[in-house]
Amino acid sequence: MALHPYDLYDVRSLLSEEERAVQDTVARFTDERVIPIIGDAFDEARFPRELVGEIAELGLLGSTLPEQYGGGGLNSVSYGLICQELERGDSGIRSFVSVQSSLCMYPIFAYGTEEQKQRWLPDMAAGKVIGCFGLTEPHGGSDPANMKTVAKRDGDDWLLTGSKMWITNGNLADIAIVWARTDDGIQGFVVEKGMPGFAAQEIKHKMSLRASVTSSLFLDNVRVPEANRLPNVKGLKGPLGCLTQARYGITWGPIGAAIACLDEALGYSKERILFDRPLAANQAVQLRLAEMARKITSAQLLSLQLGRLKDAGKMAPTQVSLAKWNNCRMAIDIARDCRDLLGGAGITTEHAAIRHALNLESVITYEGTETVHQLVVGRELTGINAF
Ligand code: TGC
Ligand code: FAD
Repeated sequence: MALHPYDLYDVRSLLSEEERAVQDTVARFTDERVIPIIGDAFDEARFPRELVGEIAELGLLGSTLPEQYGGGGLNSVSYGLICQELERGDSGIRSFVSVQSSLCMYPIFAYGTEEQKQRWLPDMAAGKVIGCFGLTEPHGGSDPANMKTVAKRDGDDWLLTGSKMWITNGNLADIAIVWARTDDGIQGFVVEKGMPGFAAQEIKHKMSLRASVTSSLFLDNVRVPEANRLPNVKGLKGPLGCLTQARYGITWGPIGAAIACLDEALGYSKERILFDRPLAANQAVQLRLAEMARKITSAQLLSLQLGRLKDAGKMAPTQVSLAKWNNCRMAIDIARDCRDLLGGAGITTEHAAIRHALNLESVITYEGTETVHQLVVGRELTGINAF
C-alpha cells in the first residue's frame, strides 16, 4: 500500500474522529476559499477581511473555549490542526486566528471577570469584535520584562502611556489587550478603539506576512476604566501564559506551510523535464525531497505529542519552545529549498513557495525568536539562565 506523501507515519490514524472532521473542514475552507485568492492578497499587501465571517462561522475563533462564551469546546489537538490547515494556505490567515483566539480571547477567559467574558467573548467568537495583543515595544521585543508602557491609577480609571510595535491586527482591531507596568507589576488592560489618546498606525513595506495587518500602537494618557483591567493575573506570567497558548498553535502552523511547499515542489519536479528526464528522477533532487518528508514527519509527531500533553494538562513551556524552534526551522528550510527547486518560476507569487518562505521569516521571529527558544531549552538543560 502506498504511503501518503505528506503523512508518511500515518499520524492521521492517531487522531480521533472529531479531530479528523475538524481537519477536513478547515482543509476544505483553505482549498476553496484561501488558496484561490491568497497570492493576489499577498501581492496587494491586503488582509482578506472578507473571510472573517466564514472563519467565525466555522467556529475557528476561540475554538477551545467553552460553548457558554461562544467557543467550540474543542481540544488542543483540534486547535493545532486548525492552525496547520490554515497555514497551508497562508501564515497571515493563521496569524489572524492565533491572535484572536490565543492572545486576545484566552487572556479575557483566563484572567478576566465573568462580566468581561460575557461582554467580549461571544462577539469575538462571532468575528464581530476583533482583537490585537500589545506586548512588544520598539526598544526590544525579546525582553518584555523591560517594559516602558505604564498604567497609573487615576480615581476609578487608569491612564496608559507608551507604545507597542509589530502588532498583528492592530488597525483591524476593536479592542487591544495592552500589557503595561503598574506599581503592582505588569497588568493587562482592554483598550477600546476610539478611546481618546489611543491610535494605531499600519506598518507598510513588509516583505513578509503581507496578507496580514501589522501595526504600531500609540497610547498617550489613554483613560481606561477599572472595569477594563484584567484582574486575575499580575506580572510577566500574564502575557507569557498567553504566549504559551499561541506558541503551541504555531508549532502546528508551519507544518501546513511546509506541506504546501513540498506538494508544489513534488508536482513541479515530476513534470519538469531537464536533460531528457523529469527533474525528480535525479538522485540529488530525491535526496532533497526525502529530507523534506523526514523533517515534516518529525514535526508532525512532535506537535501531536505536545498536543496530547497539553490536553492532559502536562505540557511545559520548554516543550513548546523546542517544538516552536524545530517546526519553524523545518518549515523555513523546506520553503527555501522548494523555492530553489522551482528555479526562476519560484520567484513569483504564482507559486506558493516564496510566499511561504517570506512569511516564515516572521513566524520564526514572532512569539519568541529562534534564539530565545534555543536559550529556553539551554536553560532547562543546564539550569543556567543565559538571557
Ligand atoms: P521570568 O522572569 O523567569 O518569568 C516571569 C514569570 O512568567 C512565568 N513564565 C511563564 N508562564 C507561562 N508561560 C511561559 N512560557 C512562561 N515563561 C515564564 C514564570 O514562571 C514567572 O512566573 P512567576 O510566578 O515566578 O512570576 O521570565 P523568563 O526568564 O522565563 O522569560 C525570558 C524570556 C526571554 C523567555 C521571555 O521574556 C520571552 O519569552 N521573550 C520573548 C517575548 C515574546 O515571545 N514576545 C512575543 C510577543 S507576541 C507576538 O509575537 C505575537 S505574533 C502573533 C501572530 O501574529 O501570530
Ligand atoms: P529583538 O528582541 O531586538 O531581537 C533582535 C535579535 O537579537 C534577534 O535575532 C534575537 O534572537 C536576538 N537576541 C535577543 N536577545 C538575545 C540574547 N540574549 N542572546 C542572543 N541573541 C539575542 N508582538 C506583539 O506583542 N503582538 C503581536 O501581535 C505581534 N505580531 C507580530 C507580527 C509580525 C509580522 C512580526 C514580525 C512581529 C510581531 N510581534 C508581535 C513582535 C515579535 O514578537 C518580536 O518581533 C519578537 O519578539 C522579537 O523582538 P524584536 O523584533 O524587538 O527583536
